Amino acid sequence: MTTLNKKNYSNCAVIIPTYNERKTIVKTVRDVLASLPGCHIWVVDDNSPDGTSTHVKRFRSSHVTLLQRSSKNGRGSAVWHAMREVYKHTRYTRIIEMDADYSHDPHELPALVAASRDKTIAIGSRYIAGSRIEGWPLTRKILSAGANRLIRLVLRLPLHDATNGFRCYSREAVSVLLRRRMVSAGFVMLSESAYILYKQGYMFTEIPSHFVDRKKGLSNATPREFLDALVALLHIRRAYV
Ligand SMILES: Nc1nc2c(ncn2[C@@H]2O[C@H](COP(=O)(O)OP(=O)(O)OP(=O)(O)O)[C@@H](O)[C@H]2O)c(=O)[nH]1
Ligand SMILES: [Mg+2]
Repeated sequence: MTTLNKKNYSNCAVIIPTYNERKTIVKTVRDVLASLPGCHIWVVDDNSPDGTSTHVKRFRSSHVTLLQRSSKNGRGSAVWHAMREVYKHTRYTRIIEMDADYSHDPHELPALVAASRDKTIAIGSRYIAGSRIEGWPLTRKILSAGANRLIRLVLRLPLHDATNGFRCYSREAVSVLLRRRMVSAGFVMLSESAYILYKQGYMFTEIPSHFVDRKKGLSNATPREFLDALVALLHIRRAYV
């Protein structure tokens, strides 16, 4: 028997960056609204050529806002842009980021929010007991697990998954991030934001997540990004001593 989630999540803003996600954005938005009743979704789209924004506009819900940028400028910058907008609204005490390709299951959101605290960032993790990665080829698994080990080593972050963008921050944690100018780009920006918060005394709690490789739409990840990430790690370590 499924129990209905009666809790009200009007204190939660959910940021969803999109680039060419017309095939999954509608289901993602619907399921987020159902999983976190009362929350507000902020989709930030970089003028996706596939018309993602048109699908978002169709919602006509007072709980969905579309932020449109004129050109593709990366996931990290899109989330940062949305955080700045969301932060203007003081009712949000919890600010969540997640992907639009359904790799992050909206049904895990209540657990993510429940695990977060003012000084603790909750992270949906692919690398702890109870987690699962579905659909990735072995090479991608090795690259991602290897990158995370390296990040742990170089940045000494107490985190198993520093590259998954499925997170719940407190309002004050977001204010810390908004005061910074990131030195990295690409998926490693997620490690940089974790590092900034760690250096400021924030903690992390990881909850097991069932990560599913995108089934629809095209990947925005490139092999070049992995190489750039290695160099970026050294910059990050130097930038925040
Ligand atoms: N606004 C915006 N969103 C982006 C951009 N690049 C990626 N995204 C979104 O960020 C999220 C993560 O991007 P993905 O392409 O899924 O990257 P990934 O998860 O590393 O790789 P795949 O799942 O294999 O594609 C998705 O919701 C994308 O639509 C961008 O330049 N601008
Ligand atoms: Mg993805």
